[in-house]
Amino acid sequence: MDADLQRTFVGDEVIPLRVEEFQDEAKEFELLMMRYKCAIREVRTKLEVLNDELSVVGQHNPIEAIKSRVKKPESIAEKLHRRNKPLTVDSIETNLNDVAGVRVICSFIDDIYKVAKMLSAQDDITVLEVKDYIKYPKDNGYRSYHMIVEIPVFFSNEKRSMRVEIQVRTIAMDFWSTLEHQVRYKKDIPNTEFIVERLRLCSETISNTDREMMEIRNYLQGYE
Ligand code: 0O2
Repeated sequence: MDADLQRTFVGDEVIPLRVEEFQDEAKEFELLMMRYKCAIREVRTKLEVLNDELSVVGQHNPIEAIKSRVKKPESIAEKLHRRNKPLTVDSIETNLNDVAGVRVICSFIDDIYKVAKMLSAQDDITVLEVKDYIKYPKDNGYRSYHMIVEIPVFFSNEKRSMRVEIQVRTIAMDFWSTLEHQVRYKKDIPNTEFIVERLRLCSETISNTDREMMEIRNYLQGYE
């Protein structure tokens, strides 16, 4: 590293830029993100194993798709700022539950509870929090089953408990929340209230359809 890059000049004063400090913090951040990615991989494997087993034993795959992401640095910074928490690597680990996020998309509502129950019952998983926005939808119509879990991840010389947010929802709920997410983050949309109300109505339609589809499937199963 060029030594000149490690200094900044204000008038005659030479102020150390603390590049080393910045580099250390950047390395710690990179390490933490790597750990979250590994935790996601562990959770994904567990879900894939359950899905494979249930497709043989129960004759259908309860999981249609699994999506995952590590929260973007700007979203991490925004959430910490909103919560009045310091923007440090320690603070990310202490204050945020959703840096590692896994989304599980199921065909039917009962599959959501089945998958959540089986995952929670695994003895290396600790469920820290559950928010059932299916039983208790948000006012805007958001429906999804959320779990914050802690999972051990084994590294070269240590075992670390990592937190992962798992959102489980139907295909229709996922479709809805993707569109609603756009409305939330788009600024200056005309007639926002009208759009919000239409989305709320769509959420009810989707919920009724999800229930209806489950009943039809149950009916068909009676004739297998
Ligand atoms: P993003 O951009 O998806 O990451 P916590 O995360 O538990 O510390 P919070 O935010 O109150 O605190 O938890 P909650 O209510 O469980 O929501 C977490 C995530 O669920 C959100 O993350 C969204 O992904 C999703 N979510 C919650 N409410 C809504 C909603 O009304 N509409 C949509 N589309 N998604 C929702 P982020 O960090 O807010 O956003």
